[in-house]
This record gives sequence, C-alpha cells and structure tokens, in this order.
Amino acid sequence: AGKPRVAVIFGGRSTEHAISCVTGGSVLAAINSEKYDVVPIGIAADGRWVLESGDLDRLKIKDRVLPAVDGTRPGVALAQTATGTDLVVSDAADAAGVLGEIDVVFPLLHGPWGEDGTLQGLLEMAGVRYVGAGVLASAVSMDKGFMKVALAAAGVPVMPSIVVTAREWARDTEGCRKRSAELGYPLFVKPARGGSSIGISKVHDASELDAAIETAIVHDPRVLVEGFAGGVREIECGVLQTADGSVRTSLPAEIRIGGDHEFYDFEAKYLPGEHTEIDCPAKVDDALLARMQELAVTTFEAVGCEGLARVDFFVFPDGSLVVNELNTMPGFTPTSMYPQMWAASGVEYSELVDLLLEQALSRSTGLR
Ligand code: G1L
Repeated sequence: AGKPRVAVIFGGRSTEHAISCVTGGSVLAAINSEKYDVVPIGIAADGRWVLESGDLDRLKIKDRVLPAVDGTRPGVALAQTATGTDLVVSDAADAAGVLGEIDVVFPLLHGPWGEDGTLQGLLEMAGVRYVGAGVLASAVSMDKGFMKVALAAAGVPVMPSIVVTAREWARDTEGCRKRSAELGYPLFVKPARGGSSIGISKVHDASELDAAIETAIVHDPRVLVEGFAGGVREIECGVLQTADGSVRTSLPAEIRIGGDHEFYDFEAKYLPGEHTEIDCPAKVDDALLARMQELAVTTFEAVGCEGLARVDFFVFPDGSLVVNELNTMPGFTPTSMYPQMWAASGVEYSELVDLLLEQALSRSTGLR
C-alpha cells in the first residue's frame, strides 16, 4: 500500500474564504510529504470545487492582497465508487480522470456549508474519514443556543441565555422583550450561528434591545440573547483527541481586551497587538488549571466532539468558571490561539497536524 492520501479542502462560500485559504496553505505546508500524499482542493467563492495548484505561495497574503481559490482550475467532485471512495476529476475538457482514493479529508471551511456539519455529512455519506468533529457535534457547536442546551444538560456551567427566532420576534415581539429583560441588563445579543463577531451588540438597557435583535436577525434568523459577565478573565484551553482515544488538554491562554473595545470584537480579533494582549500560557494557579482542563474535557464529551476543540471560559473574580464558547474549528494558522496553546504545551504545529490526521485515520466510518 502507498502513502495515505490527504485532501485538504479550503476556501468556500463564506466571508472567511481568505482566512480559510491561508489556513489551507499552512496545513498543506505542514503535512509530512514522506508520510502522506496531499491533494489541495479549493472551493471557489461561487461554490465550484476545483483541484488547486501545489503553489503554496498563492495562498499567502501578499502586498495586503487576500488569497482566493482560483475558480478556473479543473473541477473536482467526490464520487463513491464500487470499491469505496474515489475523488473524480470532472474536467469538462477531458474525460473524467480519477485522482485516486482519498483516505482522509482535512476540512478547513468556516460557517454554513463547512463548519455546521454539512460537509461532514457529505463525507459520512461518501464513507471518507475526516479530521475534527462529526455531523452532530459540528452542528450543535455552531449554534450557540443548542450548544448551551447540551452543555447545561451535562452540568457544564454556561451564561444564562434565551433564543429568539425571527418568527417569534415577528409574532410576539412583546413576549421576546419580556423573556430578554428577565436575564437582566446589560445583555449581549448575537446571531446564534455567527462564527465571527459580526452582528453582535452589547445592550445596556431596554431602549437598545429592539435594534440589537433586528441587527442580529439580518445575519441569522436564530438570535441568542445572553446575560453579561462583567469583570471576568477570558481564558481558553485546547482539547486534542489522539488515535489511542485519549483526550488531552493544552495549557490555557488568556486574552486581555484593552482600550475602548467592549468585547473581543472583529477588530480586536484580527488586529491583535493593537487592541488585545495574549498571555500564552495564561497565568493561572494549579487548582484553576486543573478545574479548567477537566471542564474542557467534560465540554468536549458533552457535545460528542472528535479530534479537536477550543473551549473558551469566563473566570469570575471568585474563581468560578463558565464555558463561553465551544469551537470545533478554531483558528488554525500557526499563529492562531489553538496551535499556539499546543506549542506552549510542547506540541509543534506539524506534529499537531499529524496527530489530527492519525486520529482521523483511526476512526470507524460506521457508527462511532
Ligand atoms: F479539521 C479540523 F481540524 F477539524 C479543523 C477544521 C477547520 C480545524 C480548524 C478549522 N478552522 C478553519 O477552517 C478556519 C479557522 C479557517 C475557519 Cl473556521
């Protein structure tokens, strides 16, 4: 048998197309080519699946120009064959040529049709193994409303919240206002499935609530209204499941938001240094570290995650913890938080990529 063949899929129809391309370039560069054959697959902004070139320089930010998938490259499609799964090159000019069987996919896609379990479902149907969370865990983690229901049921502390749907808002606006106000001001209002920070408002009093809900509804018909955690530290922890089935946790990192930013918003996230400081590893005592790592594993298991997840905590002044976010597809360039936390824990980026591939390859393609 030859080397396992890895398809790295990146790009996609989301606003984070360019970030996904940069991540794809980083992962492609980190895969050990003595151990794996690599196939770069781009999803163009219009949704076309293409065989990308091996030119990794194309996937970098150059002269402040963001990379994008080249939609003029030959098209590819995932097709199941009698013998298993083959990736078929459906080049219009040429008769369909077969690239060969794909053993494992590294799906680097954000938002709807990628992070929400839909691509995972396609891969399950085709019988192809892949890195990261499965269909249910991806979908549940993507939706902050359902994520909190699953975590609360497992005894994981979360901030109190409610979901307001566009239909409920239209039919019973007053009822939605009342349910929101019961959480107490200030509040956060967010699109339930927004991966980035777009559409989020901090609501200081009742006069600001309607506008905040209407802003969030533009981005998602499911809106999360959440209690506000004041005076907390924001600390996150990486979770990594390895091929032997064990679930490991990284050292945590702390994000400190400075200046006039009321929360870790879009600018704060993408212009680090100017608005935020990162402590990696975070300065935490042994007792807090142990509680955080244990809660991170409980969170991972409560949602049935696989492979990896980043768990973001609020730490209250009295030392109590709540889980603020669960991310099954955390930022994954070498300088992103998740890889940085693992680097601080002794696992370098290329080893991380290899451990994730090994874990994915060890999976059953049946019920698991
Ligand atoms: F495949 C993994 F490992 F599960 C995976 C998939 C996607 C890890 C991280 C990501 N992240 C991204 O794709 C993104 C940060 C480019 C957008 Cl969510």
